[in-house]
Amino acid sequence: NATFDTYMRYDEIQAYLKQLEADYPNLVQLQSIGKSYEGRDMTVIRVSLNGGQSPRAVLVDAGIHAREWIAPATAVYLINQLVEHTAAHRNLLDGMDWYILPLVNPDGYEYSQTKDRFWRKNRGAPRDSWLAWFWNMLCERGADVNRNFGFHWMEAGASTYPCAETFAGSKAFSEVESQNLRDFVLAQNADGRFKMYLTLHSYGPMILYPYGYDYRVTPAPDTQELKSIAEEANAAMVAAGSVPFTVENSAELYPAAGGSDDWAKGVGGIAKSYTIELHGGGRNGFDLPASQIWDSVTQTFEGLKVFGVRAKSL
Ligand code: 0X9
Ligand code: ZN
Repeated sequence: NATFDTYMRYDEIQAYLKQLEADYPNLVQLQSIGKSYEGRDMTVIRVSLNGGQSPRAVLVDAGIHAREWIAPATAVYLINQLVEHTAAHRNLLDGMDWYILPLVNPDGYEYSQTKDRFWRKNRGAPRDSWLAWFWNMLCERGADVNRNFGFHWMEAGASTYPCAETFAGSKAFSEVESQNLRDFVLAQNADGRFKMYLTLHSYGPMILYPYGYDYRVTPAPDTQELKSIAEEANAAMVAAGSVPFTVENSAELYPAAGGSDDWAKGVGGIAKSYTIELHGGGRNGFDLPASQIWDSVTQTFEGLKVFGVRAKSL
């Protein structure tokens, strides 16, 4: 079962998804889009009333950054609502399929659960340079998966220093987690069926729209529409009791290239692409106390519903 009074571990999330597939075979299908470096499945759950044949689809992912635990919890709550409370949310499923990947970076997530609460990156492959021994002495392996996507890679806000929190990887798509997500989008969205991409992070609250790869990027032609959708989602979350989310261009927060959001819009063909920075809390902002999961996921869900409804008319 899904729990929202503690943060679920990778195995618990996997077990929940498998249980849903067994209990709701006509509504749910699981697909492993590949394995993480340490061999964990990256499982996408598809929620569809008609076996994935709807003219539109939305992609939601979470946990690209290991320590941002409220993000996978929010994705699991979304899954819970769409699958176990379908009748109440039929309008979200009518004519539209949902593809949800609650843990883009399962290795990092588990490492943040067991070894280092504030770990951000993935758990990378062994270093292959002749300096490997040197880097291995200095820091743990891993790259920032949200700096590794191949769109304006390494142009701003990222690092070639392997110990940096924002280490972009040795080249664009050097990391298996970003490769798997890329290949999934390219395969599934060849026909442009994916209308929206929501990537869940923490902490905000903020809703960021593309592009974020540099300062002074020419605004995307659909900037007004990107904003208006986000503002409407924000209003719904505020009405549900949330603190307001700041809606802004992601480069206004800070320019950072290689993000999955920019890639999804610029290359993946998903025009409405958002990074949602969920509620912060705890000592460090990333360690929102488990007692606050429920309020956060239920309030955020009101915003996700708005995104879903708007995606239906794109
Ligand atoms: O820095 C990031 O990757 C995101 N913030 S976080 O605190 N969750 O690490 C913001 C990403 C915004 N998108 C782009 N700059 N492309
Ligand atoms: Zn993040």
